[in-house]
Amino acid sequence: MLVYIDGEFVPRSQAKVSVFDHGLLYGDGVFEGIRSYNGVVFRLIEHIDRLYDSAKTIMLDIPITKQEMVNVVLETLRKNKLKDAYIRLVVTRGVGDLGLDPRKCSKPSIIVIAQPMEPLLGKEVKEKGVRLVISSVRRDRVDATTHQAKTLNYLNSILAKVDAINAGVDDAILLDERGFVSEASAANLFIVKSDVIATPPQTAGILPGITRATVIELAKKIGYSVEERDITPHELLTADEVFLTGTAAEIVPVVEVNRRKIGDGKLGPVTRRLIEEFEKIKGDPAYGVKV
Ligand code: PXG
Repeated sequence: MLVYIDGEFVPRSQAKVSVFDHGLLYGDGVFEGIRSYNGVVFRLIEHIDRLYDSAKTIMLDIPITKQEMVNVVLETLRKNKLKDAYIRLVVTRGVGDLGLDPRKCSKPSIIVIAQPMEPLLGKEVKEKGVRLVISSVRRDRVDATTHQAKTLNYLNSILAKVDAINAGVDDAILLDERGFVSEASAANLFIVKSDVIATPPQTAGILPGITRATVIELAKKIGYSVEERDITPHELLTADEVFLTGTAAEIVPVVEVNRRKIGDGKLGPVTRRLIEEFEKIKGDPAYGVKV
C-alpha cells in the first residue's frame, strides 16, 4: 500500500506524521471519507468542495488547488491499482510547537490513504438492520465545534459511540442542544411516516452528508416528498421506517431505537426501494469522477 503525504507516495510502514503536528496535538485539521465503485470515485467533486469548506471555517489554507486535490486522489487510486476503495483524505494544520496558536504551523500536511473496500460489504446489515440508542451526548452546537465542518475533532461522536457500545447496540443517535434529532455518530438519519420522508436540517448541527444529498435527490426523483425539518424523539420512535446514510454504510435500515421496535422491526419498503435506487447509481460515472 502506498500512502500520499505532502507530494510523495510512501509505503504504509513509512507513512508517518510528526508528534508536533497539531492534527494530533489538538485535533486541528479536516478530513473526508470517500468511496470509489468500480473505478468511479463517488461524488468526488462534492467531497473536495466540502473539504475546502471545512478548511475555510477553521481558517486553514490548503496549499494546493481543488483540481490538484482531485488529481492526488485519482493518482493514489492508480498507484495502488484500486477500483473499489475507501479513501481517507486528511489535511492537518501541520507541525507547530506545543502551544495551540495555529500561526506556529507553517504548512498544512495533506494525507491520502486508499484501501480496498469490497462493494458488497455490509450486505447482511442492509437486510437485518441496526439497533440504536439515543445517546446522552448532545451534538455540538452550531456556534461551536459544529459537525457541519468535518474536522479532526470527533470526540463528540466517539462519546456517543461509547454509549452505544455500553448499551450493547450498533450505534447511537445524538440530539441537538434543543432536544431535536440530529444524526448518528457518523451517519445522517431519515424517518419515513405515511410515505413522507423527513431528515433533520443543517441547523440541527448535522454534517451535510453527501449520501444524504444523494438520497434526497433519488427519493424526489421517484416521487416521494422529502422534508428537511426538525424531528422530535417521539417522531423518531413512532416512525414507520428509520434509516441511516453515510459513505461507509451507504443506506442502512434502523430496526430498533431505545428498545422500541421501529415499524415492524424489519427493512421497510421505502428504505428497500432507496437502497435499490442507490445500487443503480453508485458506480455510474454521472455520479462521480473516473479514475
Ligand atoms: N454525519 C457525520 C458526523 C459523519 O461523520 C456522515 C454524517 C455521512 O456523510 P457522508 O458524506 O459520508 O454521506 C458522516 C460521514 C468512518 C467514516 O470512518 C465516517 C464518515 C464517512 C466515512 C467513514 O467511520 N462520516
